[in-house]
Amino acid sequence: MLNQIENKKVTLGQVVYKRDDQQGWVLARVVGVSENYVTLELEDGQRIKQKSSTLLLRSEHSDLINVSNLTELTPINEATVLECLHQRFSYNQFYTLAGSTVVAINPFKDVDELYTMHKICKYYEHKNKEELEPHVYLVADKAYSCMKRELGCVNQSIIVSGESGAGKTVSAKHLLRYLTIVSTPEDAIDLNNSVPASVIERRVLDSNPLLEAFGNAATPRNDNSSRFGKFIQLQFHRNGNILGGIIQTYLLEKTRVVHQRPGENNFHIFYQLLALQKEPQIPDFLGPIKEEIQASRLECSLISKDENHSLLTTLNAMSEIGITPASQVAVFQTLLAILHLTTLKFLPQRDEESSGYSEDQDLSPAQLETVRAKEESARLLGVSPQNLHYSLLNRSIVSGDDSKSSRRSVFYKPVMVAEAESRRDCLAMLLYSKLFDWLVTFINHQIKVEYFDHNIGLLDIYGFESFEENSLEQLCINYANERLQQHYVMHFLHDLQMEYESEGIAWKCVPYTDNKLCVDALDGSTGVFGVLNEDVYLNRRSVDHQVCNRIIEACSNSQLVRKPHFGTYGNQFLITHFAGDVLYTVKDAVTKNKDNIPPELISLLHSSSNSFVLQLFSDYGSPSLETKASRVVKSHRKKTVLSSFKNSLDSLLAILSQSDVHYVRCIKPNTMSRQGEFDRAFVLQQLQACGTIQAVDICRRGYPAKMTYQDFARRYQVFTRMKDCLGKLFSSQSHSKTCRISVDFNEKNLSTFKGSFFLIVEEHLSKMQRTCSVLKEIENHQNLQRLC
Ligand code: AD9
Ligand code: MG
Repeated sequence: MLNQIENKKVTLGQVVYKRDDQQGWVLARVVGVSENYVTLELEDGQRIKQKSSTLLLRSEHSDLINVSNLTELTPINEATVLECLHQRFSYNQFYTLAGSTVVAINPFKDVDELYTMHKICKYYEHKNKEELEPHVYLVADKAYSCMKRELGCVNQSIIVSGESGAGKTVSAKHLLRYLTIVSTPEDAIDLNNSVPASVIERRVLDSNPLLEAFGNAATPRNDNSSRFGKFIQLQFHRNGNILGGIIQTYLLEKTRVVHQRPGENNFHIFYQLLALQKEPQIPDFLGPIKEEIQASRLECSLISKDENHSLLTTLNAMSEIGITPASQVAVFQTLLAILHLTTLKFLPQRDEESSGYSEDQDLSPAQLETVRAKEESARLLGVSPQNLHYSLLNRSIVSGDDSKSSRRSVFYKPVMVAEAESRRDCLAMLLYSKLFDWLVTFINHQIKVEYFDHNIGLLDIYGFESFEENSLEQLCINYANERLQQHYVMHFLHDLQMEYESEGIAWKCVPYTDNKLCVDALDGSTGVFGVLNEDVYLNRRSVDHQVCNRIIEACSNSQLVRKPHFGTYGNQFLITHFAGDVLYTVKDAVTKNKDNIPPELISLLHSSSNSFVLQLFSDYGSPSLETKASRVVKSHRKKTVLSSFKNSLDSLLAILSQSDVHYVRCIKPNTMSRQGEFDRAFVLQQLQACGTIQAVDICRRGYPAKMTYQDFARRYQVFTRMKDCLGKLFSSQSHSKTCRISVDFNEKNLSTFKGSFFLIVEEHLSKMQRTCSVLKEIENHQNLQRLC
């Protein structure tokens, strides 16, 4: 633990921090010191004995509200960081810097005054950004100015992280708005106009509500929870003007279309679709859809907290981004068809002889109970009702060797209720995920450009989740968060310290928690993914408790994956993630991981007379050839959901590691999403999990600047001629960061000149918002002089 107190340092009467389950850390007065223990008096007068090593020093600052960068804290430890964030939160200071990272605490209330055009201009135009209050705009501004400076790695990325409901999506929206506004080609920013100036800026911003309508849903943790990961790369000309953008999405949680846990919702767009029938302000071309919904007597019960969840915003964004009226109608028709599909019900076939149900109903073929919904969905999808009926209730079996024999025969076998239901769900999920893909492709088509110089990537993924029941979806979401945390640990906590060491800088390593073990236990070849994938590859008939046992066995070397102590039904396993323990169930995990699409369903959709539906499935081969469709599906079989997801994250991390990365750490102040409430223990848990305190310590003790000799000399040689003035400047500086650097230089017996030189450089670097690590090379004065 950082800043543990040594026994000899504790003095009578001293006020220190003591760990507390409810409050994180609380203040206590030392009233007794013995060889092994100190006696503490708590606020309520209670006296307790504690080892001094469990205590932390309190902050030396009398006024923590004004500590806008946690690196300014003395000392830096869990308690002082927590106290500082708490005090600032109480005074509506929701942003605080942690070195160069912005810690953003979710206010859970409207703070529109923080995001006005005037604020954007202020952050953009202000010469010395260090004088400004911390804000997400600072991160955006830094990324933008780093990109514009043609030094080193010019592509930039901003990773917005935090658990579900912490405020990632809202922060990402503010970052996006800032970046698009300041980079719009028009020279002047119109302060009195909140409507974006250029078409491209409007389109990029409109992609947000559109993707949220289709990809977000209410969960117990967040009413507007992202159910997909999003990485938008804004494309820029070298002069800094925005040219376009490209969006990459990650694993949409499509199971939500057919199944929502108690207290959860379907995707917002379905509620918006239903709200269409009551909304008076919709465009004329959507009139027929409105009538269609009213006439269709849909039998689904979608109850939303906010029925009209920004329907008009979605419609406006659709038009703004260029989706034609005909396509908008087609989109809503497809959504309506999906809703009808989800209402289809099946029963076991009646036994004809006894005119009752068969004795063993589980073995009876299924029959469809809801004829009207079938006909409605078939009509909307442009397929024949008979064909839809047959495809849902029959499975094809191909005899003969698919690859060698030209005389293959295809038989159809009636399926039972469970399989009919899973075929229905599969069709609904397939249609929805294809619709989502279509939307992303369309948006990209409208916003991306072929030629650009640099980009800034903005990553907003689903946050860490732990529900009562967690399945493959949570496994993927939490795995993505583990990978990002690993990136942070490697990039920020590990590499930086290694770099100091390799450059021979005297550096006392800051210990940190590495989550590599958890990542390996998840995606290693013998880890959780390995077991779940193996069942798919071997086409095993999976029995839940056996799969569970295999997972626990495979990860027996890792303490992080294990059998839970209680409440287990033999199909659950527990993983200790960096952000907490999560109990997973393997129920349906293999089926979900397989994501098998029956070829009959593809053939069905290929037979559609609806050009929009055909367009959605155009990448599934020729419409009429069933054999081709089934072949394509088969070739997809070896790719499991987990393996594809891992691959897509690998590519994402490769992009991130080739760019300068900036971080926004979002913190949820309480579990109930209440404004004004700061749950100290809950906040502390998030700070501990993501390594914020260690990062602050490294930033404080580390070197803030790094450049090559050549770049340094090129940029700063002018100062070498000002040699005489520098000494004076050096002695008059009191800024803590520069002071620390100069102390470092003095310690190494460097001349005043060099210290001052550094100081000016440092000042300049910070003006240019260059986050950096080491300026070790400057220590070699001779080398520098040679270059200058
Ligand atoms: V999830 O991982 O997608 O489930 P996020 O994205 O971290 O989650 P989100 O940005 O959606 O959370 O924020 C949750 C809610 O907090 C929002 O709907 C707002 O009501 C609230 N919020 C978040 N940030 C702000 C803010 N800067 N100002 C005001 C905010 N409210
Ligand atoms: Mg989100």
